Amino acid sequence: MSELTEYRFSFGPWNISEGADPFGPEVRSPYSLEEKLDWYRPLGFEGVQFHDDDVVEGLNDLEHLQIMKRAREVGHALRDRGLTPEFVAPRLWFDPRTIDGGYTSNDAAQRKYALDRSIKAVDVAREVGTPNIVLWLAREGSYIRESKDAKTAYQRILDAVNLLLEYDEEIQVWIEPKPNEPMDHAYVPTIGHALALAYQSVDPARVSGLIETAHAVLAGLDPSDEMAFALAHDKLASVHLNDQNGLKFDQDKSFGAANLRSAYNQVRVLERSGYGRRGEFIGLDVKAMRTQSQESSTAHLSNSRALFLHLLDKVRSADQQLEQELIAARDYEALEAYTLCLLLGVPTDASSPRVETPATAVQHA
Ligand code: GLO
Ligand code: MG
Repeated sequence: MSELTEYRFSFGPWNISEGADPFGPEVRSPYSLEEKLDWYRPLGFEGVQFHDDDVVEGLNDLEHLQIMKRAREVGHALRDRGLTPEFVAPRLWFDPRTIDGGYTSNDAAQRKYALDRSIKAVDVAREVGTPNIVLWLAREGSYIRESKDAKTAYQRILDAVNLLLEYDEEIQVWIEPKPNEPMDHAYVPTIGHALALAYQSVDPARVSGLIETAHAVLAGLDPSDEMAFALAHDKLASVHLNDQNGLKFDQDKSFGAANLRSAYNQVRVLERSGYGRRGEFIGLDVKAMRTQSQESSTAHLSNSRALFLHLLDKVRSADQQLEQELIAARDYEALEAYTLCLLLGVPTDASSPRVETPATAVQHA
């Protein structure tokens, strides 16, 4: 095995989208799942992330055997193309029975629907060929605090995780925290909350986290520190790299598009901690701009992947000994100047890094 990690990349079919937003309809025509799968290898991707109904469309209206048949077909379609299913996530936010939440709905019949649907997602995952279940807890939260008992809600989420772990002893549950949207406040807003749940579950070794850049930013936290926290617990199962321009709706911008230095630090923490050496994917959860044409509606994926690889070159070429010397001397101005010059690709004096004035600058007398 080579010394350097060879990163594998993944995304979900929803990342090739038609451009609808809350204020306007689709602006591009849809591709079928099989057409989307054809894009993966040419774009440099090997892993496919799924919602249960990305695998089996309309699964609520199908019998078990029909669901399994379609899941098997998709498994074959993946293998034919040399692709790996990374995970399956139950989509618990679209059905009318999840209007008030899934596991935390105030209505017992609707909570049961959410659990049954999650079990179906496990069956789909196993049939398509992955033991990994992602829980993005979209509507597990509240619009107003008085509407739900938050303590009971946490218990219900834990009960749901335990039910899945007990239903199939080989699955892994990866919790993807997000602080808001669609809810005003979500019950599992950060990786700290997700890992607390993991440790409380019936099998902590099988519960870990998936961190999305934009979600950490929306929580007012630093994505690379969030990743480091999960890595310190050996519980970073996957990532959703993207970007986010401040506190607004979840933008899912291309990786590095809003904050290149933050993107560098995410790559740095992943690379330096050995993430990916056990086959963990670099997942991208990025959205094409609504203004993109049909023909260029996958550019955000190849751009994000390429940007990761450029930043990886930067991380690998950074002078770690110099970094250590500057840390020992507590000269963080020099460390910052070194980092900025590295990112800009401009030379700096290694004995005393500083940002030099460009030769082209107008010199005032
Ligand atoms: C939304 C989430 C969403 C999940 C996906 C997989 O904000 O990022 O895209 O990643 O549903 O569970
Ligand atoms: Mg995501």
